[in-house]
Amino acid sequence: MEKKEALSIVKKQLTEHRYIHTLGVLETSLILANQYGADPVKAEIAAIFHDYAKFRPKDEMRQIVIREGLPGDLLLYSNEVLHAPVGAYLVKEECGIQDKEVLNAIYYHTTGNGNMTILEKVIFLADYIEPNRQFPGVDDVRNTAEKDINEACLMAVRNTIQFLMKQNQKIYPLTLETYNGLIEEVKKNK
Ligand code: DGI
Ligand code: FE
Ligand code: FE
Repeated sequence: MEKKEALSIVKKQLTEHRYIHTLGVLETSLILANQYGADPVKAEIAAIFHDYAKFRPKDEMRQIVIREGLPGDLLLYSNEVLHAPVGAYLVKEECGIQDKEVLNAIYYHTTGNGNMTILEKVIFLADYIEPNRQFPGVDDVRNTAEKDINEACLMAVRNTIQFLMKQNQKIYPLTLETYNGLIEEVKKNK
């Protein structure tokens, strides 16, 4: 799909603010893909569509999890974890995106997973550090992203876990697997 067409499809699904965020993820993911050797065409499509389901009604997302046999434990956590796996399903069904690597990068963009591909890391990290993001610690992650993508992803998931714990929220198991997997990878590369 052409970039222009993809952007016009996604724009209709998002608020102005979330669309600007998506443009930031697009820009950052292309820089990271180029630096760390991910496929830039796949990065572009995954970035554009990553938050496709962000504004779907919660009930619709929960129904899709049940109807399509997505992991049932998704329903036991914050509704925030739903838009990534449900988004991967919807962009396949509604937009004809078939590429499994792209769909996985969308599926795992919120939680990550224990053994991430370079494309999954690029989208996960770009979502966290794109230029419109502003929160404590983000500049440290941005600086680290220029040197070591694993270390930067580890900082991002660690911050997210700490943030969720401070808010007394549950941590989805995949988020913990991401943390554990990246700890291993960072150690191995030292
Ligand atoms: O969709 P974005 O806002 O661009 O970013 P995102 O897809 O990373 O979603 C961030 C939200 O997801 C934020 O409110 C924290 C929440 N979240 C991420 N991982 C987990 C989580 N919430 C729970 N309960 N458990 C998680 O593991
Ligand atoms: Fe998201
Ligand atoms: Fe996002």
